[in-house]
Amino acid sequence: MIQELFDLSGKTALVTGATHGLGMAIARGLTGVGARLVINDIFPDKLEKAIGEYKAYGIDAAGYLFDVTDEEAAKSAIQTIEEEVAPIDILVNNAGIIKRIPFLEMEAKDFRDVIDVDLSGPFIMSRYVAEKMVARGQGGKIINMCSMMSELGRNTVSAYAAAKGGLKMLTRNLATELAKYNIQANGIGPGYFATAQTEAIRVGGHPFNEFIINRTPAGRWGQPDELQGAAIFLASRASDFVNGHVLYVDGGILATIGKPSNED
Ligand code: GCO
Repeated sequence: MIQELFDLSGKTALVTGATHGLGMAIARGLTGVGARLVINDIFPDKLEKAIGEYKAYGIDAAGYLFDVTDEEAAKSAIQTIEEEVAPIDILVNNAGIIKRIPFLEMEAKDFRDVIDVDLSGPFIMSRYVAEKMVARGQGGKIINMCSMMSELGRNTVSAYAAAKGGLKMLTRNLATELAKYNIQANGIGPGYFATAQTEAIRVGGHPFNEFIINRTPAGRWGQPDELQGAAIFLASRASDFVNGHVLYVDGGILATIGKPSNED
């Protein structure tokens, strides 16, 4: 059956930072087509709360406490996960932070913090998960959560844009070096989605809300579950010949220069 192309039964997915927002939506999508779920966080309370929320969805998620920027901790956690749960077939590098600070006010520490979580973290996780995928010889999937900021700049998000631009190129390099092991590395580039991460620039009459609605051909913010199809595609056999691609789920923003406010 053609649907089997998208079936993840028997596969184990590690979705980093999937205790809320887009990561949780993606994780629910992958489990919805049969994947076993592993998540991580650095905060025990957030991890415990998320495990409970997944259970309410009927999902038995395994949770691990570790920091994706801590190479030794990440390497050890990956080993433990593969011993206690199962080999990781699908890695979604979702854990990330953003700091919205005007460039001329940003300190190097702020910049380094964002690069560390949003770019070095995916490097570290991909490095040690891919090593085991290669050793098993059964291929695998790596999905990096890129961003509109992988392509475009915006006021106050210089560190985040640098990290997400770098993550796009890391994705292409992972594809280059891992494709021969039947490991496909790709990215998902969300447009603007209605999540806690964007609440500060979306609600309470913030002018950015109207800007995004006008700038997005679909004329609205995305809803987290609208990323599930892209994640299932890139995590499944359906994308076995897709390498180094960033799939933008953005309501059309990247397709257009935008339109004057007096045009429909
Ligand atoms: C911002 C937003 C964006 C989105 C997303 C877009 O401040 O511009 O937070 O970064 O969250 O990353 O793809």
